[in-house]
Amino acid sequence: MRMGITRATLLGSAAAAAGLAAAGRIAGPAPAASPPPDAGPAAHGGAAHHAAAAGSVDPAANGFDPHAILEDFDGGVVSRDAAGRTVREWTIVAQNREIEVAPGVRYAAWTYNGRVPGPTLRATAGDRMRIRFVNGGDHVHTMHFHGIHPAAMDGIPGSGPGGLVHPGEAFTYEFTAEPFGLHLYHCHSFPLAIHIAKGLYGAVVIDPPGGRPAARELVMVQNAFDTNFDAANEVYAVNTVAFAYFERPIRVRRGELVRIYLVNVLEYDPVNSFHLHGNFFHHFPTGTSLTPAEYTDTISQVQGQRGILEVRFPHTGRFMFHAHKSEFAELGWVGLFEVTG
Ligand SMILES: [Cu+2]
Repeated sequence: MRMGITRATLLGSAAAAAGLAAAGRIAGPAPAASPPPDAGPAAHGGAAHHAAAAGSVDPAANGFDPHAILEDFDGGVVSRDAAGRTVREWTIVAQNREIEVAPGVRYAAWTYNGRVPGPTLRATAGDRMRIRFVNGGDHVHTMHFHGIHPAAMDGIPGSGPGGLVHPGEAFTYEFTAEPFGLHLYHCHSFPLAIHIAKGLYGAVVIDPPGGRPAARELVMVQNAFDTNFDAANEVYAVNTVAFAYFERPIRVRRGELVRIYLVNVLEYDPVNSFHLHGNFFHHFPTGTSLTPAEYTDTISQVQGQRGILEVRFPHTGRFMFHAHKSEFAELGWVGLFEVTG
């Protein structure tokens, strides 16, 4: 634990640095080559400071790439049971792993399968989902799924063997995929805030029978990291790495349907948000209806809330998306769509 560095000191200088960096990049092609003059010693270790200094996170060293996570849907190993129903099986291993969440900022994460967020599990409503969970970590962990399932499969302390999976032990969660929509899973060991904040979460996509219209599909899990253990976050992102989609924009085609599976797992802050520039999207809260509830450019989500966003870009060019909470955006939760013709 690094004593003496408070969130306020990091925030003050890091946010200023990020603001300068962002402004510089939008206005011109060259990122700042050296720290801004107001980035004092307290900024060292701050995500935004390092981003401003033009470092970047190496996906190979981390073992996962935020750009790959965007489109990495895991349908599991597929078979059929005696009744002809589709069965999907996964193995998920909890592992301790140090990851880099912003250039130069390392975080001792707890992960599912070595990545944060964990694998995006995908099934069709009515499929049987069988998830073998192995605890390869050094604390008691679980997998708690949002969805409809028996109490013994709920993955919370008191739910039986699946609610208290000790290091070196395993448990298989099994249930029917329902309802269709966008859901999530996370560890439900106590203290809950720490087990979530350390990185044990992921998205679950349950497709409606017949699926949704063909689209370019992207998973975005809004998260953050408390890098100095003060029960507040210093680094914010979607899919873990601050500024990842700002430094390397997400390329989409003009006119194509883009579907964003947006999940908020943010710990320590009460609310998160998503704002898109230069466009509006249809919002399907929790994805449980095929009729959009809203046509807007900004939505908010509390922890555990999620929604599907569908959008087409009529114009080419770069369009920003970010938390409409400026503090989060300046500390990493900002990206760009690069729309090509
Ligand atoms: Cu845990």
